[in-house]
Amino acid sequence: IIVCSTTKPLASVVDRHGVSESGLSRIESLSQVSGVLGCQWGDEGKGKLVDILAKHFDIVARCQGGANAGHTIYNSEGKKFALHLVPSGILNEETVCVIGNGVVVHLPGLFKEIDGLESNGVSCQGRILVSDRAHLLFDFHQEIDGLREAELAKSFIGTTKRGIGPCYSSKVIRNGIRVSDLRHMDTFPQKLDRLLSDAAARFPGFKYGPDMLREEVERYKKFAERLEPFITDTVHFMNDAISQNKKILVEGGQATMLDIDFGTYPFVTSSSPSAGGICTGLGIAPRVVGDLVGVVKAYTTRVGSGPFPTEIMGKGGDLLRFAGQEFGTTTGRPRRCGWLDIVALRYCCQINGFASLNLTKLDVLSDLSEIQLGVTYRHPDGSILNSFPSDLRLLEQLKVEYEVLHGWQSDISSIRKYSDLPKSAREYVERIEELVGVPTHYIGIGPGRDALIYK
Ligand code: 2SA
Ligand code: GDP
Ligand code: MG
Repeated sequence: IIVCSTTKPLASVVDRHGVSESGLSRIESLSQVSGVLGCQWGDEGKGKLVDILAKHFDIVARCQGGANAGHTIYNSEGKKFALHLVPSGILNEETVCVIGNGVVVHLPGLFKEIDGLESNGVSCQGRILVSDRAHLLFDFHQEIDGLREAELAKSFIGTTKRGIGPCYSSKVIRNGIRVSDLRHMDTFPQKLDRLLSDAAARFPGFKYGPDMLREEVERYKKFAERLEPFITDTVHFMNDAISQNKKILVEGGQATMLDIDFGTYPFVTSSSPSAGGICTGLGIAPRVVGDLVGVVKAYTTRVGSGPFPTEIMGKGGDLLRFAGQEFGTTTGRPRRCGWLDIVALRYCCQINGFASLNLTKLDVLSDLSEIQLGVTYRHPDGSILNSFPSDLRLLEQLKVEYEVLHGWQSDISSIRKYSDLPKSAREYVERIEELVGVPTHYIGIGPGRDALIYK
């Protein structure tokens, strides 16, 4: 219930999601093509912001990744949805959802997700467009993902085993199969045979024979029929929408620190979850891309292996994990937890040029008497590193220096006005802004749609 002391009719003061007038003006000032991108190692809460913003955009588009993404959102009745391939705009019935050319699409997973949404009353008919240029991710890509991880033994990446790396490998090595190939079932078996034979030649553990090909072709004939109404030349669609002044929101999966180029390689995903991925993954020009909102958790989490300079080992990490319910949306894996890393965040802001930040899960820190901010990386030789290093060995050896701030030790989850936050909470937010030089326009204080403070 929102109580307001104004003579204006309620409907003009708060919208259906409980967004205040100041919130609405923040949202409405976002540019025609805007984006929501992760600033850390994923799971910052991008899905929640996209769901809230979607009501004010005509189109929500995914440009990279696949069903490795896990975006948890709650509708206005508090019903929970976990989305993987379907963009987080789907709960807003007027939004068209685009799965762009840069996404890798596992059709059985996509149909399962659509069926789940439909059975929960979310209509997907005519609202999901799948790029004809997107690459198909097959079950065998998932199998190979597992085999690859097993081969790596102790140096495994900790992938989601959703077949992402193998599918992008097929794409880059140029024997991938695209959505548009489903329209040519005469040549499809030959293409699939080549793909499966390559996999069998490379992985002795992968068993492939004529029965498998026959069964897979039959399955894909049915999928092709079901997918036909969704298949769209999304490059044309997006550019047409731009010329008609439609508002477009791009939803990033994963995050910059998992970017194939900018992340902690090789402990990264196989796509470009940072700003550049928007143009390559949707076929829109850089000059039309406007405001990007960086989503950053008030602390840091990471799933899978790889460097994590501000990680809190042991009990402290466990406390954050349970307070923040930090378990993978796709795999249920426990997430590693640590303090907010300002050096990594500054690097991420540099790469993406964010207009603003959404600081999420501030409520999770509410019980702490002290909160630490990782502000400096010190080289083993004593010098200060002035940028985020590419060298994994150095990332493991460097020492992080922290600033210690006071906690607020009170429940902030029902606060809706920035000025009502405890002084120490505001000091935390403002110190982050000062250190990274980007304003925080949105602050998450709970998982629900209404649990957002507009600053
Ligand atoms: P992959 O599967 O090849 O993309 O894995 C490579 C690395 O990328 C990380 N990655 C993720 N990290 C956090 N969240 C992700 N999505 C799910 C979620 C994860 C889950 O929302 O919770 O359920 O476990 C995601 N997707 C990829 C991955 O951990 C590897 O480090
Ligand atoms: P995404 O991959 O970036 O969309 O994030 P996930 O959905 O994987 O993980 C974020 C989790 O935090 C989800 O369970 C959200 O419901 C939850 N969440 C998002 N914002 C907040 C917040 O401000 N406070 C709390 N307590 N939970 C949040
Ligand atoms: Mg996630």
